[in-house]
Amino acid sequence: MFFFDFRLSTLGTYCMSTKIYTIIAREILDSRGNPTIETMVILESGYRGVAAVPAGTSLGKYEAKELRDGDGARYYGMGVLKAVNAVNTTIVSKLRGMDALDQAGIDQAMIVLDGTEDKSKLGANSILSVSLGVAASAAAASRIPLYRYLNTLFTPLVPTTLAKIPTPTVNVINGGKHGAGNLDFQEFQVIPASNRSFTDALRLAVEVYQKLKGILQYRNASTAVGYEGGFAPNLYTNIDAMQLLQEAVRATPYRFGVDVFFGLDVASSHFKTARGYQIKDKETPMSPKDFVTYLADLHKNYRLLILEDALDEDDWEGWMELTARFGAEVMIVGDDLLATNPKRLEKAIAQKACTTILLKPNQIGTLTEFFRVVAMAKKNHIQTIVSHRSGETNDAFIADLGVAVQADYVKFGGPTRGERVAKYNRLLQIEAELFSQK
Ligand code: 2PG
Ligand code: MG
Repeated sequence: MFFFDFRLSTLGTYCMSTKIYTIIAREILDSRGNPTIETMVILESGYRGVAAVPAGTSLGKYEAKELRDGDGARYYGMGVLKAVNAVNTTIVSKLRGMDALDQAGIDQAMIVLDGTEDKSKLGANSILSVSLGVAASAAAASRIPLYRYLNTLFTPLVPTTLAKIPTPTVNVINGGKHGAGNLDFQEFQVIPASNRSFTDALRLAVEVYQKLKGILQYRNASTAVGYEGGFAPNLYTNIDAMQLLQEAVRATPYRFGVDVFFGLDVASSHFKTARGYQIKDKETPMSPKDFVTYLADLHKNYRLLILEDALDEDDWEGWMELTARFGAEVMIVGDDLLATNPKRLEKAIAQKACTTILLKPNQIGTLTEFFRVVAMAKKNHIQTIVSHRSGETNDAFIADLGVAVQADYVKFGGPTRGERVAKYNRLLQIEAELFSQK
């Protein structure tokens, strides 16, 4: 969101400078009712950019750290006034007068200012809000759409033309920490074939979603939605959910395995205990080997296109085995495993531990570092999925970002809840802008 505000002409003589005049952060709410940070970057010319950062629920161990107040008297400790204060004092003092077009320089200045490996001093949330806000203000001042501006930042790393809109992976059933608490797996996804336009792909996924709703209603299952806008039904086993998905596709004209595929974010670190992988479908916990066999059966029956975080984020051996066995036919996606972190991606490439990376800006904390990780992935033939978080706002920056780096896929949740739909609608807009016949 950005515009030129004529009231700011009181700043002094009108100029086109892209130097940072000021930065103002505020505490707002995310889609889970938790505080998050929104930051406005105002340039000397009066152009401005606003960005709000998301937050995860199923956090990976290796993510950059967000700064929360921990003050039990406010929002039960979830407030972000410390992060807001870091922007409004320490960060703005350092960045005032810097050129918003110098994204790498600004991000580097914040990295140095923070001085920690995981951004825990100033907070990845405060740093990222400024990083994104700077880019939004620079796009506004350049008077080009955000996705095009971001593409100019990324293209020196990997030459990238704006040739397509990424294919959506649509999360139609929410389980794990995002759902009603009874399904172990976190996301059950519907994935349209990637030869469709984005507009058609979204329609397909939504039509499957609506059929699924009817099937859940018919079975007297709940059609309330979870954190990410997919249904959070009171089903018992993960297999029940897979079967209903299959039924939903059969009720549409779309062909399973041709027009539409399934994916899972297993988010397995969250049900792995010291005794093994414990899911409701089985009475006893499974060893990593048994769990891989269980997933192999699942793939045999439901032909998975995407398998995200199937194993624990520290189980490198297991990941290598999974990739060796299924990497040719299933996208083996590292989310918590990689945490959008260049060192972890480097290790995964060397060990052939996955085939695909889930990319979340707030796992690493600045736009520049994010672009470098995407570039490393692309140069090493690792497929890319640009992803939201479960705690989101209506900010659609991530949609422009997915297009700018030409990700293979985007992961923006289900097709309901305003904060999810905002991203899908932005992609519809961009597709029309880039590709509609005039
Ligand atoms: C995930 C994400 C986004 P969270 O695990 O992939 O769907 O969840 O934001 O809760 O970490
Ligand atoms: Mg995940």
